[in-house]
Amino acid sequence: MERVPLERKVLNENDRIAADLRARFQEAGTLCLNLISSPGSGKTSLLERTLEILPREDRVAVLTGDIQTENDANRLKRFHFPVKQITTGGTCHLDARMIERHLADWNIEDLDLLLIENVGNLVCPSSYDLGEAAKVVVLSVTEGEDKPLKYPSIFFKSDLLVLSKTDLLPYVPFDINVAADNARKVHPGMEMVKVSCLTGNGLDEWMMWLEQRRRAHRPQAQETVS
Ligand SMILES: Nc1nc2c(ncn2[C@@H]2O[C@H](COP(=O)(O)OP(=O)(O)OP(=O)(O)O)[C@@H](O)[C@H]2O)c(=O)[nH]1
Ligand SMILES: [Mg+2]
Repeated sequence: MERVPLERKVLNENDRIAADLRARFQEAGTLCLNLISSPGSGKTSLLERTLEILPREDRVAVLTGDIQTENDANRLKRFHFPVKQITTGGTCHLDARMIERHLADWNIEDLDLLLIENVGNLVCPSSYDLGEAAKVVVLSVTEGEDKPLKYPSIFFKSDLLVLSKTDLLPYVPFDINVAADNARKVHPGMEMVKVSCLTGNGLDEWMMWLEQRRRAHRPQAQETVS
């Protein structure tokens, strides 16, 4: 019997929905970012600071995932941008179907930026494409410099590493240069910003990265490039 090699990846259901979402985001000019970290690394805090800085008239929305509780959505709603909680009821990651369902009564054309906070977990979310333009991984200085080596997938797949809680550096044995080297071993050339949501240090760099991505994603910018 002749064997036919299958070289193309057969898309699973999640990949199919994610591809559809990505096409919709692309057409609408919506930049979608997927924020991933261990529980408690500071994803919601970073989003709180971000929403606080962004002009009220910006067309921004947030989907925030957790296994239980509406706590994160409640923290983020006070900035007057549209926010929805996705409660997974036990699942340790968001998937594309959850994003599609929670976007159903939002008009994507009305959004320039969609920020997704994934469930706190450094492993499972890395395997689920949500249709995002980029993943952003957050690593706090209390977690250990070796995490990029131990959990390489998410550091490899993320465009940006946010090293968070830098105000705690004087109190913990965490060498930020070693952490950065480890991240670059897994993902050469990886972009990084160092932030403290407590003091505000480094938030300007994060906002600059965000602005650059938003600018590059605008339909006009894409036309100029092509
Ligand atoms: N010292 C310090 N604490 C921070 C900073 N950012 C966040 N925290 C604290 O860290 C804890 C967790 O922060 P969250 O923003 O809830 O973290 P998270 O990643 O959203 O957590 P999950 O959604 O549960 O995964 C809170 O007590 C924050 O106040 C920071 O820059 N410095
Ligand atoms: Mg959170």
